[in-house]
Amino acid sequence: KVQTTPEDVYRRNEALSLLPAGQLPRILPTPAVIREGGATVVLDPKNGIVYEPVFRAEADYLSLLMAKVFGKPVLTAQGTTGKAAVRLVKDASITGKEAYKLQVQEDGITIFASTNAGIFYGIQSLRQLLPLTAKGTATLPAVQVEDAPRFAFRSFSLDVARNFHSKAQVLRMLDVMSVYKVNTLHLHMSDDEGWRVEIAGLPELTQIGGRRAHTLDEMESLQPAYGSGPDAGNAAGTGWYTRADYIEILRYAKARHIKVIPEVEMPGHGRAAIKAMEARAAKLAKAGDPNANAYRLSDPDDKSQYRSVQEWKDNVMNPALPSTYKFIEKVTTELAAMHAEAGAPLDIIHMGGDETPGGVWEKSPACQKLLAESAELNHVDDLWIYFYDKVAQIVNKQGMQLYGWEEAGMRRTQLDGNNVMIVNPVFGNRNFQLDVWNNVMGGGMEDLSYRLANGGYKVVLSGVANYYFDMAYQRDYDEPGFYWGGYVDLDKPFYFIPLDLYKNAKEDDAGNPLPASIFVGKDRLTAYGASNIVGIQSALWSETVKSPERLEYMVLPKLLGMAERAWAPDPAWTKDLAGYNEAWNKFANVVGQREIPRLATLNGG
Ligand code: TNX
Repeated sequence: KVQTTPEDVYRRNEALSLLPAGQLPRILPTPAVIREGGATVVLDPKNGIVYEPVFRAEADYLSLLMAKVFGKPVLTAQGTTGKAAVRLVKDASITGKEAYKLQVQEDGITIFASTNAGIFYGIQSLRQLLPLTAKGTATLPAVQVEDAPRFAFRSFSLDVARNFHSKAQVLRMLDVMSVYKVNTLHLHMSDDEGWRVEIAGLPELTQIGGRRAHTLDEMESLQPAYGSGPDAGNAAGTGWYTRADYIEILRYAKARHIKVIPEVEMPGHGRAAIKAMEARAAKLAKAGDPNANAYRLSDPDDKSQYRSVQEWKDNVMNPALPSTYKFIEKVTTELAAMHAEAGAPLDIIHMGGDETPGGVWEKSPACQKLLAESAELNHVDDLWIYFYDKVAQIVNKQGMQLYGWEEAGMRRTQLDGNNVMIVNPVFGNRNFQLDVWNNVMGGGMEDLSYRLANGGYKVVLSGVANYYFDMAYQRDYDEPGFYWGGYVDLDKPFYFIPLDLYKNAKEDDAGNPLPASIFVGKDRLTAYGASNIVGIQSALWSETVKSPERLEYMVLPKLLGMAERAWAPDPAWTKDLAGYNEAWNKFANVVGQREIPRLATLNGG
């Protein structure tokens, strides 16, 4: 294997050794506390599941899981006493929202929690103690588990915009996520290449925006963007979730204690929506409708010239048009309505913000007029704050927390074209949450997540170098994927050290200097900043992902490394390379020996 970065040399490729099955970690992600004494317990599914009434849904879920293992139905009964293979018990003394206790002992198997989510995670832990299939009864190790997650926010972000991914595939990913206690699905539902969810009253969004190339002319003239450009032959380029599909996804996720956060990309990466709304305006104008431009996102007279990272020149919404905000309000209202219908209230929404190119809005008459009339807005750069302030007001009014990419909390300065943090109490006071992706090693931004957290933003650690699953596994021409943020194999999400990157900034415990390129960031995390770091997110961007097989190849098993880091307690090995190697060896073994076989058989549940 080829070493890829200095960090690789430091961390990886200590020889792995095969562990005997009995030495594998029992539960993944690693629980906060697990005790075992070597005894075993026999589980007889004939004894059924006994549950307290509030845990009925979880009992049914467990019954289905056990039926798959034992090949026959497993009965459930309400109650607290009597014979049982597994008991689900309410325990108000367990206070964490996702916390649970699992006892596997001589007199029975019991899961205790005060919440449904806690019971659900106890079930997932129990599942890992069971064999994949068993005849008659199963023998489990006797264990005492007391568990709760390290981070409340454990997320997988899936780009269904660049290439569409079907509802069935999303449901399958929700099943995988639930095994590893990943509790958030961030759906990147719109981008330059596509708009992927039906919005009542704006049919053009899907009928025009949900197709890869929005017109035939465009197909011929547009530049492909890193493999994601117009491609008439690629079926994945066209597709969207109907209202009913989206509601079904939400319900399926809710049953698995997973929150779905929709993302509406703006103001950049907005081409599909912009083109759809231009087509709507043209159609309505032709029919003489005086409100033809009601939802328009672009200024028809804008002569600004720019190129986005992916080479688009017309993909940024205009912040000076009232119709832009009408569009945002309409879309968020319709999304909220679908969430309400699914019983999964929309209390946080992702409103994009990444990669808006320099040069935008400069020659838009609408923007120039706004700047001329406003006392506070002096420069086109100020429109960024103006825009996100209005977006915040729209979503906050609907009871939603605002969430975005890191750039949403920063702005491009006219001086040097760099992004600087907006120290703006307007956003901070509203609990603005940001995905911080820029930890590309050696780029000088490694401390960005800390700076933003210290500055009052809620921060989700989403570093490219560790958590972008569209990065190829290895430097090898046969490996698919990008590599602009390095190579992301299973070890990268595993060895990321949240909240600790700068603790040992100069040398390791043996006094060996660490490669300087890792530590070019300057700012350390304050205690206040640490309290603002809510969790970890992994992301699969889908420019290069055109099939379900490719999707699963890129995500699995990397997702397990992310789940481990987001749920497991702060690992002791962060100061000790030998400890790290042992932990990594165990992790690689359990993934390879037990979890990959599970994933291969996982099907509907
Ligand atoms: C960057 S980092 C993007 C996406 C691309 C991805 C490809 C960020 C928020 N945006 O638009 O799909 O790189 O790796």
